[in-house]
Amino acid sequence: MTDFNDWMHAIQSRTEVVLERLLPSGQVVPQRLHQAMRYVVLGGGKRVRALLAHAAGELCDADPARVDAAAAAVELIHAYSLVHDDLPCMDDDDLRRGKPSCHKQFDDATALLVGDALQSLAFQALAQPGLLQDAACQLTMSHLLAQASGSRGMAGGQAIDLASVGLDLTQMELEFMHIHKTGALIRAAALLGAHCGQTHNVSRLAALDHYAKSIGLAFQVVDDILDSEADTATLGKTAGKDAAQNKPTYVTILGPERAKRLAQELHDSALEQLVPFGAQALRLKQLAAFITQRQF
Ligand code: GRG
Repeated sequence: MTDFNDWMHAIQSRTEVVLERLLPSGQVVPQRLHQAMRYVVLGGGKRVRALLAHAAGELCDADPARVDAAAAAVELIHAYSLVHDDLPCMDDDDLRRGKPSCHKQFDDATALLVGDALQSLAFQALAQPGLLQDAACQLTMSHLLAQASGSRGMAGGQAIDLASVGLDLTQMELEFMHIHKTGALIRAAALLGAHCGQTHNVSRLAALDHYAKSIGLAFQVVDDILDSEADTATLGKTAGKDAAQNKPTYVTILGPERAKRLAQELHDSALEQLVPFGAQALRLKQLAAFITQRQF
């Protein structure tokens, strides 16, 4: 996996550079808002969604310079969701990416505005003139990201999550929530990367989408396992929150062993989708393993 680690670090570094350039300087008015935006976006996170966008871009012969914008846009939406999720009116968490969450470091109103501004910046990045030669394809990408992050995607999943506290969900209901809350953006990351490329074959995109759906769910199952088994220092966010908040999770519904088996099954099912792609899917394959085996 050395080769994968090198690739991962290279994508993480270039994503950091792109994000750094997209974000307004902390010296620009309103300084406090810009400083808070930079505080939450830069220097943290695994950048799983950027990695997925680039891996899918490789699958479709995309120019990595174009994928950069898509990868950054998804990471900005993700960062906004974490900032809002940590607010007292939502998950109420003081720790994120190993440091005080945005509203703790700044204040609630700033955190709200940071989320709003990051969301706008994401679409600004994606809509930049000339990002793709095919303007219609570029428009499709904005549409895709808007759908994935809106009320029928991530925001909707968050609403279901908030309404589920204390309820006994079935596995199907839990899956429905996660397909929206975390899965929609993960799928969008892969599809956006692919749209930056040359090959928009419908069956290839469908297979990629299926892969991303499975890997998005695997990501969440692993997240639930880590929340119940890992410690706060390793995770960089408060461990054991789901149980403390009486939230249904894959661990509470299935138990730890069945949850681990499910993560492996989802990983295997994701890999099946990649078979027709052969060696060009190497990074997607390695990413599936990384997501399933991650320890933080
Ligand atoms: C507030 C509209 C709105 C949505 C929030 C995604 C989300 C919806 C909330 C995050 C809550 C959470 C901890 C979900 C579990 C899965 C998840 C998204 C974990 C954090 O993602 P990572 O592990 O984070 O990719 P890093 O820090 O590595 O980027």
